[in-house]
Amino acid sequence: SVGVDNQKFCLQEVLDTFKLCLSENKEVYLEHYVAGWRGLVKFLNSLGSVFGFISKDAVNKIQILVTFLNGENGSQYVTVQSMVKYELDNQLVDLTKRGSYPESGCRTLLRLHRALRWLELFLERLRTSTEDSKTSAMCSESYNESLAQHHPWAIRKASGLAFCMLPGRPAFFEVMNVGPPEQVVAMLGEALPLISEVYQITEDLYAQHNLLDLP
Ligand code: 1PX
Repeated sequence: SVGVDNQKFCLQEVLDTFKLCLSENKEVYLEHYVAGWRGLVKFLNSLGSVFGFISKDAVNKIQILVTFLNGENGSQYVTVQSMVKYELDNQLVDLTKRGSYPESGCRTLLRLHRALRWLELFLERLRTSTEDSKTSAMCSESYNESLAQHHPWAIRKASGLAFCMLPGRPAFFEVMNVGPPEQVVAMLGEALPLISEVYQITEDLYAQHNLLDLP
């Protein structure tokens, strides 16, 4: 059968799903947010098994959110805004220390949200990189400026080792399957403002409700 899974991976399609994330009144649809992450994980898996520990954690978090979306209160999880309101109104979030709700939608999404900041920084570096730029350096710089601040030493160490296994820029662009480098740069230039907007809206929402440090 000819399903989407049989088609060659194309990063453009993945980044396009982030376009679908924003509703008219600038709410973030959880379904598309999660779909965007699914696509990114697929891309990560195609880079090799050394990234398995990273994609495993991402898949786990995606699955937690999908379970809420498909659960009996799924209608409360349509947007990130409605999720936050629902979980806070019903005291379904551990706010200061891990307790009865270690896997709330709010804390789970926060982990992906922080990773989205990494993605934003990394894609911006890729976009402005030159032929001899090192993907591993761009990746670890982006990581150190974002996610690393939330990770313990062992995870930072393991991540650093994994980054060293990233293919060089030409091979990396090849796997993205977007076309020649100029086209990759153009595609990133279009995708980045959307990713930034989704990030910023979520960041403001979480800041407003004091949720940026959820355990
Ligand atoms: C063109 C570029 C596309 C690249 C796509 C790559 C997609 C990467 C997906 C990464 C998702 C990572 C989610 C991590 C969430 C997290 O921070 N989890 C930690 C905290 O969770 P907890 O439940 O314990 O509070 C958790 O401890 C993490 C464990 C695994 C290590 C995470 C390392 C993240 C590195 C992100 C950079 C990915 C490098 C990809 C290279 C292209």
